[in-house]
Amino acid sequence: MRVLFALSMINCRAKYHHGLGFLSAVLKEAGHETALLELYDLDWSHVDETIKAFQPDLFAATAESHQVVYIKRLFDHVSATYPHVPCILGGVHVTMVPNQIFQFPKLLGVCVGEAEGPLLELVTRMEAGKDFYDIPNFTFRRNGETISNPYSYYVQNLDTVPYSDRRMFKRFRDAKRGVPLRWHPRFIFSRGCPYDCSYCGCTGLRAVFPNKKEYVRAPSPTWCIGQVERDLQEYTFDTFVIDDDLFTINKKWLLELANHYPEHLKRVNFMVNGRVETIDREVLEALKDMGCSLIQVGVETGDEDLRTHILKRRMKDRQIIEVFELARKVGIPMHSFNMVGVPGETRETMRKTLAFNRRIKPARAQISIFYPYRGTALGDECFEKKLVTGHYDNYFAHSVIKNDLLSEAEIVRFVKYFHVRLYACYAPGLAWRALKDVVRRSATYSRVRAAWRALATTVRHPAYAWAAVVKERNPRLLYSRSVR
Ligand code: B12
Ligand code: SF4
Repeated sequence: MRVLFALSMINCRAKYHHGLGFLSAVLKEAGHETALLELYDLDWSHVDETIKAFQPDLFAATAESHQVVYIKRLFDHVSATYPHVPCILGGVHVTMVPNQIFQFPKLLGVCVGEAEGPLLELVTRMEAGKDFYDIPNFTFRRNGETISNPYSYYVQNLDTVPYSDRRMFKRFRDAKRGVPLRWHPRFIFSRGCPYDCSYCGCTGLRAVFPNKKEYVRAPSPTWCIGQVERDLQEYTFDTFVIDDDLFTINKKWLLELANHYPEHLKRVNFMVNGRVETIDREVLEALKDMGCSLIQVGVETGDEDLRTHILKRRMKDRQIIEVFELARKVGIPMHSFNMVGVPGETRETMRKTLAFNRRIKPARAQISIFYPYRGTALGDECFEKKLVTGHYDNYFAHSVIKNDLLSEAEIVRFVKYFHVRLYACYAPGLAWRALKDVVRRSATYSRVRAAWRALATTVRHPAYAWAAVVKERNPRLLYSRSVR
């Protein structure tokens, strides 16, 4: 069968999707054909070209909560234009928010949880013309009737999952052997996290997972090393990212991986996600020996009360400070994730977040604005209390939570200048880069740059300038601009 996957990445920085990479690998291993529609804007001509060229028997999209509005429009378009192509949806949003099939009237089915088994079963039975309405994890629609099957499937042994299908993604297909990738490839080894942070999707995913005791799982070191080695044979890169929810959760597994880690891989750097309670000297030394070049941990806020009681990250400032100091001694740079705009945020708590980061001096820091996800404790509470004011496709530019103590403009301004103010204290080079970023993103800079480019084009190529004017006047032309 020919399965066309769809991934919407409108206004988001993501360029890879592990779930689709694995699902495609599973289907290809069984002899099916797959392709991927990568959406960077709602460009129907690109959608139509892809569907006409690939002629799919099944259209299978994924969605997280930010992109789900675009996916809805995509399904409307596909089901109206190609009514003979059945459409299905899976991914974290439908897993965390129940009964999504009712939001998408034209879908054949919605799949919750992991789908390596259920999707293969569906495709195999569809191809054989057999009944498929009893496949676990799926809710189907048949002649107006809804058939819900239990969420019972998950991958029990991650070693059985084939290595991710990189080539389905354009950036990997375009990569030339021997030419270094201009970005860091991403890997995922273990799945799941046992902590209860009130804002995090992982807690929502665990809440509905069929067997909570097995939610956190890891493949064997041989599987992990094999995936990196395969990719190193096909692509050239000196750094990669390990996207595991919490790479440092199982010390025994991590040390075993470190023991098996081959010498030739140690020259390639990698970054991981950690959590301070799971990091000690032994873990840091093992990571350092393997080539780890950055450990990313959540600090989230410099206000211990907010962190403990609202975010349910029950860790002391002292623990964070100690781990940052230890990592400095061992020689691994640390990255801090921060978030502002949570319910209860004030000017004072934001000030504390900046001050705390100045104290721990992360090599890199990220700051985002709290976004409420349905299916998480804090997200659901915000919706119940009617604190949510809107929906956006990323969590860097807007606050969607009502807050009587703080305006959205103040939160956005704090985020805008956070890096400049942080790095100015201990890393002038980074502060300068952050300042340049602020200027580049400003509206005045965009206007000046656009005017300068228009002037230069007019002087050098008057014909191009005229074409640009025509394009501006004809919105259809603008709308059908090609996908980046
Ligand atoms: C790694 C990761 C990333 C990576 C890679 C993206 C990816 N999804 O692979 C990067 C850094 C690029 C990224 C980006 C983003 N991420 Co992210 N990310 C994760 C993380 C930590 C792991 C995801 C993962 O790989 N899991 C393992 C794989 C195997 O599982 P999976 O992707 O869910 O896929 C399985 C099933 O869902 C299902 N499935 C998935 N799609 C489909 C489709 C069909 C048709 C079917 C049948 C089944 C199916 O089968 C798959 C295989 O078993 C999760 C946390 C988590 N545990 O989910 C957050 C998470 C998914 N990300 C999140 C967010 C918000 C984002 C961004 C919006 C951030 C941003 N502002 O840019 C973007 C959006 C990217 C996008 N367009 O999807 C949120 C989503 C919350 C929500 N309710 O939607 C999560 C839950 C973290 C959180 N903050 O709570 N992310
Ligand atoms: S530790 Fe990280 S991955 Fe785990 S629940 Fe908290 S925020 Fe999510």
